[in-house]
Amino acid sequence: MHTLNRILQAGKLVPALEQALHARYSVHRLADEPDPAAFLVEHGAQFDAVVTSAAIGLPAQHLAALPSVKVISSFGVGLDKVPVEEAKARGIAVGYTPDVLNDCVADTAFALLLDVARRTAEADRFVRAGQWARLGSNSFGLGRKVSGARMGNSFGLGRKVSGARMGVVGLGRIGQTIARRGLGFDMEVRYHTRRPVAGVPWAHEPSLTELATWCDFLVVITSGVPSTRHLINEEVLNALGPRGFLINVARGTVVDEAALIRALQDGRIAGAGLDVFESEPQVPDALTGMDNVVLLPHIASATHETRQAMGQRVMDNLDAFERTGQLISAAY
Ligand code: A2R
Repeated sequence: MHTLNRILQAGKLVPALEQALHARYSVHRLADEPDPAAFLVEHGAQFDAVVTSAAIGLPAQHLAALPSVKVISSFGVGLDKVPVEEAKARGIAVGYTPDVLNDCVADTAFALLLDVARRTAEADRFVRAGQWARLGSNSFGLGRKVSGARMGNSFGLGRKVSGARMGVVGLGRIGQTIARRGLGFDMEVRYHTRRPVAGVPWAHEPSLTELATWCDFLVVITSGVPSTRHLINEEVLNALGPRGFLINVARGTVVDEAALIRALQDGRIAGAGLDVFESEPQVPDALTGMDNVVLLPHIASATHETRQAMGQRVMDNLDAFERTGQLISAAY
């Protein structure tokens, strides 16, 4: 038995989780403190668990001020803001919420892919602006150059998704779910990881540049760790080429955003669908001004059903730790 007497809540949580947590445990919200660091110096020793999220994480210096913590339970699959190595060194268990969000992140990857190729958000803006009504119905779909430039007032054409080639960068839990979605669209799928994945039907491409050259859609879903920083760089974008689209549902750090903006401005790639950004929630003006990009505010897992399941896993991890000393989903 590892009774958890006092829990530190590192930041804002979804309301259902916050409610369940406070109903079950004695919880203190760090965000209510005007000076969190000073609070931890004085009171840090009373907490034996931390609940946080992938978005908020936990600064390593905060963990250092929590000498009695035995477990961290984080909401989300990304661990880039959670001090896993420091926790491991101290024998602190780290729980997170993988798997339960695979479907929704994969769905979002396809929402972005379909949107940027078929130009649905752009077409919606076109209708709302009254441009379709001003044209009359005859000219819809006529007169657009393949490059995407509008001719006259017609809305023009998109790119076909069904049967296209999809390159998946990262074939973990979510990457495999995305690759399976490709089957439903009769897509040809290949993937790039550092090590080939056993037992999957898709071809492994050891060279990321080769994968980018081959595919129409390059979908990025690696973890956001130091080794994946700027994995998608100028060379990869050039290989993707003027008919290739980039989709990023991993972390903003995985794509060299400045290189991406230059590639889009020069027409060296066809477009991009992005759920994550290097300095989110800041999105560069250069991107918001472009019609061939689709921009989402990091909502890949944000459905009622999935957020509920993620909250439940946070609670289940704490519960399992109390009863058995083990987590259902352990980060290491
Ligand atoms: O390279 P491998 O064999 O470790 O494959 C992992 C791949 N990956 C990389 N691929 C290419 N170059 C790299 N430098 C590299 N580093 C990691 O990312 C593996 O196939 C994949 C990660 O899969 P999972 O750990 O199962 O993560 P999951 O649940 O699919 O989530 C991926 C990410 C999260 O970390 C969040 O940042 C985001 O999705 O929501």
